[in-house]
Amino acid sequence: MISTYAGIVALLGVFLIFAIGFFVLSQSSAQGEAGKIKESVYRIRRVWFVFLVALLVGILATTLPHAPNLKAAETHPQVVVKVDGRMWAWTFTPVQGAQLDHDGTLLLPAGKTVEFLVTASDVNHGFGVYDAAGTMLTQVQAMPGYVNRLVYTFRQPGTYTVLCLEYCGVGHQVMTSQFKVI
Ligand SMILES: [Cu+2]
Repeated sequence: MISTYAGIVALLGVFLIFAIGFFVLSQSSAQGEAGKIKESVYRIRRVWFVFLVALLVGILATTLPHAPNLKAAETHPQVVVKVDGRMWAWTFTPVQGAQLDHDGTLLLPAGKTVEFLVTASDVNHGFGVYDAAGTMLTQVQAMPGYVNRLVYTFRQPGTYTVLCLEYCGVGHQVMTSQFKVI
């Protein structure tokens, strides 16, 4: 009887060892599969990374030279006007190529490159220029102690409106002005 039991236990033991061996083998081959998948995913990720970096560099190289501020820096203006914002009005002082008419309205020539030298005397304001249809054409911040250059060429003669674009106190909404392009 004992030898029969020993035989059964031995058989079970051998079976168990085979079963464990088979299990370990199948697990390790599954891990190998996962490793291969992981590797291919990493490869795709690397390719995408290189592609996206190249795309980003390409887009920056193409669009940066057209950035308005960089273009303004290399523009030689034909007309220069100082702009001062204070609560709650705009003051224009022609420096070159512009003039004030008899009632003090700023007159700018059409088709010439105008440079506004924009600053503020009290708090921050926003210098926004609109055409007769109410479309914003260009804008820059007016800051105390700092002069912002804003370069724009007005093609169409007409009356243009300046609105303050930054809340600057109780009179903010009446801080408007107009100039003419002739
Ligand atoms: Cu303002």
